[in-house]
Amino acid sequence: MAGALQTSLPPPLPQQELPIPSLHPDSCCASLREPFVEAFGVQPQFYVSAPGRVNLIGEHVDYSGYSVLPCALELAIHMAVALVPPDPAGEEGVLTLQNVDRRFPRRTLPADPLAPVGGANGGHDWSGYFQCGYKGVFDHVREAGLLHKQLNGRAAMLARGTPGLCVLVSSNVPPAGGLSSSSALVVASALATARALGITSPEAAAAAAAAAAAAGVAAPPPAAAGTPDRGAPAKAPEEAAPAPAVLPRGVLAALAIRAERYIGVMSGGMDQTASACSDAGSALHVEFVPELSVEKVALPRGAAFVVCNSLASAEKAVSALLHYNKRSRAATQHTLQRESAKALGIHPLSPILFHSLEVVECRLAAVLLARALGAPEWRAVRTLRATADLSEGLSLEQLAGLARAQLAGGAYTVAALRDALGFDPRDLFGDAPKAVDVLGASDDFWLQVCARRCCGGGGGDRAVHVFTEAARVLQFRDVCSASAGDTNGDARAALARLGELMDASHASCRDHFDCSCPELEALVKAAKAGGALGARLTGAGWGGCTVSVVPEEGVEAFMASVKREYYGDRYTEGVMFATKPARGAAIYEPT
Ligand code: NG1
Ligand code: MG
Repeated sequence: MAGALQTSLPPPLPQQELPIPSLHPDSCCASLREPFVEAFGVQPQFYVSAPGRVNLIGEHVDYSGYSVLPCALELAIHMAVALVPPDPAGEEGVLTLQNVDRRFPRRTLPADPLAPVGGANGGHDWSGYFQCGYKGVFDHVREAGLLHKQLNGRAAMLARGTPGLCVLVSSNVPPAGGLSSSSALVVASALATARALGITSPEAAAAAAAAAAAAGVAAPPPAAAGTPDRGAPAKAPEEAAPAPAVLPRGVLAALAIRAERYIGVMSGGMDQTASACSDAGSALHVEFVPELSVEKVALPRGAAFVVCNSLASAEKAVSALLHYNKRSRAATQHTLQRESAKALGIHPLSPILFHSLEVVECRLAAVLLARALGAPEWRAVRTLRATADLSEGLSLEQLAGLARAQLAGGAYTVAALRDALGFDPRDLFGDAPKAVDVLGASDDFWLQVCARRCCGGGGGDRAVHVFTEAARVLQFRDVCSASAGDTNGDARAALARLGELMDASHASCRDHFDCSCPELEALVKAAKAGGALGARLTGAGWGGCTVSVVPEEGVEAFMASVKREYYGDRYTEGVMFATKPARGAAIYEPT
């Protein structure tokens, strides 16, 4: 893969194009038209949608370089968008964001790709996620070397951002439910920004070319945006309009993965890829190494996947609070977190502080393990996957054994880490300055994190989880492939096997990764009692949702039982639903 993309973005997926734009009259998008006119006094010019996801298996392994198996939900973020023409007085454009859900207040931001995310709010606002997608597209345009000509002469936009945008957002993905509302918002805003810049889907470009041909105008073939390996596009005739730039959906996923990191979370890539690249009817096996790639996975006949919300918030900022508060040593630990945060001058509930811990722990485990393997390149390792690659063919099972043997010793302090590594552990986080700030600036903070979970025992546990979970993902995929075309009886055996793998995944998340919570435990128990063949937490954990595999014919009885056993009076519409794999992000052009 050549070009500027290589160093900065995972390479685009071959053949992954945006779905055909079409506006279904009953779709949620169409229902945004009237409220949009009410909010902004103009008609929306286009719509985008991006789904949430449920992860079937493969938790907390994506940022270690291992594959995952999510599927897109029918629940999605929808946006209606209009471009506001540049102000004749030459004023800067603004992004006016309104959310149908009034818990998220209207925001006005500069239409400037260089504006910091979250502005004065430091990113802790829903509009920060919109900004991520917005900035991500400009990063991509710059790095992919897109020609102004390909962007229909919108050179000014490239220099100064888009003109103003009015955006109305609606979502039926529950926020903080572990179903990836945040990544869906980033993917949707990236798609909206791309469309506003004139970057279009391959199908829309083809339709425009066909229309131009019918009208007797020579139209050039579309130029792929960010797919330099596809060969140079045919030279357009001089008199023809510039070729529209198209955005393959693998590129959309890749740019959204990186863009969400503007929030300060060292995010993996599962959520954005599921939202951007899914096809209706199939789950998705997503690999990150050697490059981002996806493979459709047909689920066995008769399988239903039921999502249940534990009603405990999984918001990253709040999750750690739950996480700590529900444990006996919680109070002290949380006070320490708070003190450390204060000392560092950051908000004590900063998502940076919490979500990054797991990433940091896995990275430390990776380096210490690579060192234990005696690999000469151990210092350069950043992920457990990279450690595995240095291990000369150890199986995932053997790697888990190695982690148990090598990393289960006593706790490491920062000083002990420095001794073990021979350098400052902060040097391992040069690509994540926020993690360095947060995790490296205080010895106390570092100590208490490590003493509790990291490196000593905890580090081993993290690595054991990652290696065993990576193996479970591959087994899950293989069971699904082997079950294609199965008769009902055989498919039932496949479902039972998927259930076992999901149960084992949950146990490992709880016991090794420490990312369950009492609500999730109670819900998993209720799910199993209600007839689930397997049930597990889904998403980051510490609250949010579970996913259960249930035979189709048992769904009704399952739901009735979980309603009784877990929810009782707290049951409301939408807290539990059976889901079918849905399509990924799309642009909708009004007709
Ligand atoms: P949530 O917090 O459920 O959106 C996070 C990460 C995923 C993955 C899971 C755990 C982001 C945006 N998402 O998901 O990439 O690591 O935790 O499997 O960081
Ligand atoms: Mg999220």
